[in-house]
Amino acid sequence: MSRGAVAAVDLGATSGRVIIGRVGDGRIHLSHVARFANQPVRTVNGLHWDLLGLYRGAVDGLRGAVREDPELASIGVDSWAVDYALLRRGRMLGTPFHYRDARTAAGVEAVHASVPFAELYRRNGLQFLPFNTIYQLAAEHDGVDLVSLADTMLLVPDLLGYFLTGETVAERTNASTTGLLDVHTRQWDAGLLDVLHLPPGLLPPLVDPGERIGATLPYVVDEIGARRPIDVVAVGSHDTSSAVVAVPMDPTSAAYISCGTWSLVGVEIGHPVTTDAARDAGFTNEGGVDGRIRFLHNVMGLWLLSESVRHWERDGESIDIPALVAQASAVSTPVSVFDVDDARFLPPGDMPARIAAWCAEHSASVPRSRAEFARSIIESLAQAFADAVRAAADLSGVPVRAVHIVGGGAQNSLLCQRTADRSGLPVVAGPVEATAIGNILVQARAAGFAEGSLESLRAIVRTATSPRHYSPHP
Ligand code: LFR
Repeated sequence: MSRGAVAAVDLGATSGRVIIGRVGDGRIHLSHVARFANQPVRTVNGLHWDLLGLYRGAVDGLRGAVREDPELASIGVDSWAVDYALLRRGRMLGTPFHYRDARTAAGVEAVHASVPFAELYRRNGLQFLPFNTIYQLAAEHDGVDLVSLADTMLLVPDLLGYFLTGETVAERTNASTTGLLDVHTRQWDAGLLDVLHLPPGLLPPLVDPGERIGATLPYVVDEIGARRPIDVVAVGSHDTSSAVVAVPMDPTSAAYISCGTWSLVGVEIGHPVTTDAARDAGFTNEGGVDGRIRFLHNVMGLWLLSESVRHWERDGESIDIPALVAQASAVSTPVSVFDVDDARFLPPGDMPARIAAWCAEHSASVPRSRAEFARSIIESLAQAFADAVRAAADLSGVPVRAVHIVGGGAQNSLLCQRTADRSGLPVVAGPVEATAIGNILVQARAAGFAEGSLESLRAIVRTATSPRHYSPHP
């Protein structure tokens, strides 16, 4: 097996990064080349992503990556799920929306009027979230029927792949979050497109993680300062699917929490579970790398904390989140545990006021200080994690004996400890960079720098990282 370098472009809800991964001999080494802000833009029409700005950040970052390692074997792009651009003859129509934009309620009603949710779940296996692509497409019309003007829809990582290569594809793990992929056959559900009056050609051909999408176009080669075209390879382009690749777990006896803006809590299984119980518990069957199923529940995540901090910082004050979490650890009075999945917490806004309102409505004590708010958020997340782990085990039959936390949340030791305490299970925290590592390992395997199943890739993660262990306290 040879050694070599690949570049991961990882777009998150608050920032994008370009990271070089050097892989070989069962080892991986990361080099962080660039980080750029992801700043959503609210206009008179709603909340949007600045996708061109993100593409600019990616290209600048790739130029840095090529400078650092001119022999890069490939590039892979991942991002959050569900959001998309509509194109006609290769041109982007309109300004793509942010999944936190409020316009989708009408879309939910329209879709469920044609296909009741119970039937939809049997077909696509997806947890109901009002922003799933299927609902956004039904709501998109908004006065102008862009969907019927479009001849192609590209999810965010596929859009960047298109800008880099000129090729239009739909990477399958991210496609599984649209609601338009048949969870059993893993093909686009043509019947669903038909019932929803979506143009039959809207969805591009599916590709799997590890497949080559194409080579960088000449203008891109030029912009990134490469000596030759570089291959763009499909990875688990849904960030959560890349993160799950890098969970150093034994999937037959462990659950994972990919903990960042969102927290995705579940198990990895071989076949979808689309029972009524799974549907009622809000469990999703998203496509994983190598055809696995990510059977998980979306928990609102650290967004609750970051959006609270954003509110407190509105007058220019700067708040250090680790220091706030340290103050939260020192809170000794009991705090309220609220329902983090309440829909009121989804849109941007005054999160502390919403938490206070929830507590008041439920006759629970309202936090009195920032430290108490932070503690209440962390306790509520830990409880939601414990509940989701238990439900994942019950619904899937996986006997869960440990919980792995990866992503930014793995650095939050209060959250990790309280998850252990509230679940009664040992927690293994790390790697923090799971998404980038998963992106890199899938590319590295395609290039021949690594080989074997996900278990072999996870063995590399185990050698390369040193997770922290938390034992449950009564
Ligand atoms: C996490 C994530 C979740 C998805 C949410 C919205 O970054 O990709 O998996 O539900 O963002 O796309």
